[in-house]
Amino acid sequence: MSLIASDHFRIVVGLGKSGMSLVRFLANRGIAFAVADTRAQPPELETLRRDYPQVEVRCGELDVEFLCRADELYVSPGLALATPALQQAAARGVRLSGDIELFARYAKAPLIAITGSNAKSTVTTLVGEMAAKAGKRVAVGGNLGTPALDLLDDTVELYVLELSSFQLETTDQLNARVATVLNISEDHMDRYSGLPAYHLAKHRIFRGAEQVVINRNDALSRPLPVAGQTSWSFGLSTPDFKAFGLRERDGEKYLAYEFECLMPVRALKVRGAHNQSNALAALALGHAVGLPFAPMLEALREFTGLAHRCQWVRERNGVQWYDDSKATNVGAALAAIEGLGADVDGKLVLIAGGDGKGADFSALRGPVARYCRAVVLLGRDAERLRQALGNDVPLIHVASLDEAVEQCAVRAEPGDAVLLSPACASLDMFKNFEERGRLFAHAAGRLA
Ligand code: UMA
Ligand code: ADP
Repeated sequence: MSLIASDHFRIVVGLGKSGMSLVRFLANRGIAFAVADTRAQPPELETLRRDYPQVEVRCGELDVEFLCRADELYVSPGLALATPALQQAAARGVRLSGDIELFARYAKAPLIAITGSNAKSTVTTLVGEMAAKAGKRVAVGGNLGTPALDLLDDTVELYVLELSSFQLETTDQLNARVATVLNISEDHMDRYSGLPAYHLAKHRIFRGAEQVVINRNDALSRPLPVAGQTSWSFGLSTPDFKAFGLRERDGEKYLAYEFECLMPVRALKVRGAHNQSNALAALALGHAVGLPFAPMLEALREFTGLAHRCQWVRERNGVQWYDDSKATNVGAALAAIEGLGADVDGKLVLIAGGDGKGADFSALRGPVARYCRAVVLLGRDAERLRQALGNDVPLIHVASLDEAVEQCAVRAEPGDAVLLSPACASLDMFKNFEERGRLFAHAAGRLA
């Protein structure tokens, strides 16, 4: 086929959004490749057949002999590297790589690289908006939104990438101008042998980084020190050198850099201590690449938060309703329960449950007992949640989200908040977390 223009042959494994971005990248550069996907009908098959009819595609069970025709495989983040066919190919000398590794080899502008168990999308978006306000030609994407390779453009002045542990597993040298692991708590335990393996994958983000940003409140966010690497920190405590944090002046709490108060916390439109931490992380990352404070603070003042992250939905009979459908792990739900719980006059009526991805739910018990009036449970792991939560507060088992909303309407009292913060992925009952959030808001909106 006409695409063969080098001695090397590559195979793109997985034909979803990132696989399709690889196809475009390789085809545009005249690099020879084929495609494989374990699914009979991968999502981008039609697009591939239409736009690149000459490319060979193998659907269904992975064939090791076929994979071994390549010297390098670009594996989708959706496929575990432990997949036997991939491991067999690797044992025969085929290199396993991914779209982010390729991005790092080709990107010419500095990169801000962001990972963590939670807050990735929020901080990535914030940093992108700060850079745009500072007049930079900035490209934002990765695990969030546009696949990284689709962002490559020689006119871009700054890249901001949200990266998942799955993407980092196939990335050898990222060489970021600044990299951060915002926080680490259990997630994706169905893909990792335990927290140490997940932590190791996340920390690959620091490979070749010029500067790092660490979270002072989370020891697991710290990389091993590397000579010549600059380190900045953020956290809710009082900052000193090379640090962002909170300071109090005349009884007012401020976002601060070293000894300087930058902006009162109350000027933020997003609520909760976790969002103050996110604002400080974004400031640290922006400062590390030389963005001035004035436009960064302007972006912070305007930021109203992303959809489905503790998003206000409505008020009804003195009860506020919040959609935190993006809380797909325990750490995220804890931040919402503690953040919102401390903020409301009354109590929370929580909706939780779904696909727990093998997580341990026991950390929820204390905060639920402290802040919740009742918990409505649904989805595949409702029973496991019920066992973890014990009998400190009423637990109501329901079969649908509509029923959950009806139960919340009955249980909540004036001054309370209803919070959808499931601590679980949505895929057992919904297409994705966005659909879960939309249906929740819709059902809440229908209540008289
Ligand atoms: N799959 C197969 N066989 C294959 C390939 C994939 O069965 O051969 C299945 C797997 O169950 C997999 C799913 O299909 O989980 C999706 O894989 P895909 O290759 O179709 O995925 P993409 O469309 O390329 O999306 C991926 C990221 N998906 C995952 O990491 C699961 C997207 O992150 C990312 O936005 C996109 O690349 C562009 O970079 C999504 C995500 O859920 C939002 N990420 C996880 C998270 O945020 O928690 C990590
Ligand atoms: P990610 O992209 O890492 O999933 P998001 O910004 O989409 O992060 O937020 C995911 C979930 O985490 C939301 O439910 C949100 O309320 C919660 N969250 C946001 N910031 C934090 C934080 N600093 N610590 C813990 N949870 C957080």
